[in-house]
Amino acid sequence: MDIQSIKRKFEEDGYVFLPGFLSVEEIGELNGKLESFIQNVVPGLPATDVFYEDKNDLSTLKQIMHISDYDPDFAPLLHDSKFSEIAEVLLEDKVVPRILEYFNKPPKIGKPTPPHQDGYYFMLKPAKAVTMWMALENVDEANGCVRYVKGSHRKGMRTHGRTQTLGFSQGIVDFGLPDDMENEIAFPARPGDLLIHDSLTIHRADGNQTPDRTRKALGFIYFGESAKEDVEAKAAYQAKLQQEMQAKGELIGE
Ligand SMILES: O=C(O)CCC(=O)C(=O)O
Repeated sequence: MDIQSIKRKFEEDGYVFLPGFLSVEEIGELNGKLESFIQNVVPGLPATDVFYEDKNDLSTLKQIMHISDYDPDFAPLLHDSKFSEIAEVLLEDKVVPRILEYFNKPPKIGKPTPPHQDGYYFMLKPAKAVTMWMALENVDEANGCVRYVKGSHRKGMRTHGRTQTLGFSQGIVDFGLPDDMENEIAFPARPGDLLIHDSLTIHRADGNQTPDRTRKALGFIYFGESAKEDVEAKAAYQAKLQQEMQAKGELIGE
């Protein structure tokens, strides 16, 4: 797809699917680097940046935040890359690369991703940001592929409330309206396929119901340079969230 068609599709639907964005070889190399990162770097990371489905079982790793801050080897993927180039076109702005993160849903216990809009977490005015989600292995309905509500980016921000899902603390409280159900589309993906969504696009994923498959992906977040972050509101929100997590003993090492 040429860049103008990508942009048109993104604006119309609130997301765009780019199969084979990275080659099988590139994904193989990336998976190797991630494995070594998980083995060597992750054990030393702060509990606020690494989440497990079961904090007493390291094989249940589900999310790693800020990967490129901890290993400069990953920075070129997020900064000045073919990912950031597309983000600039879609946002019609220079971009601020924010986060490279890792998502997994371990077999059997990988929980659903609650329906949400990323813009609710970002707290930007205007809500000018994109998220990219790239499959690192085969992903389908059984191990919890991403699902988008087509056109939802044009219908404003929905009400979010606290969820019980570590790493996705906020979810849409009234998700499941007829408009959500009629327009939801599942996106099975192969390694190297890329999904890009607007910060107002509603999305979610089921849990991993398979007995033996993981569900690994990378997430890239870009803010438009002209969007202003509500820094105080965000700091207050994060402090509150951390307090809640500590109180519930969700953070590893406690
Ligand atoms: O990996 C998932 O299940 C969801 C990821 C997500 O919500 C996102 O990339 O914005």
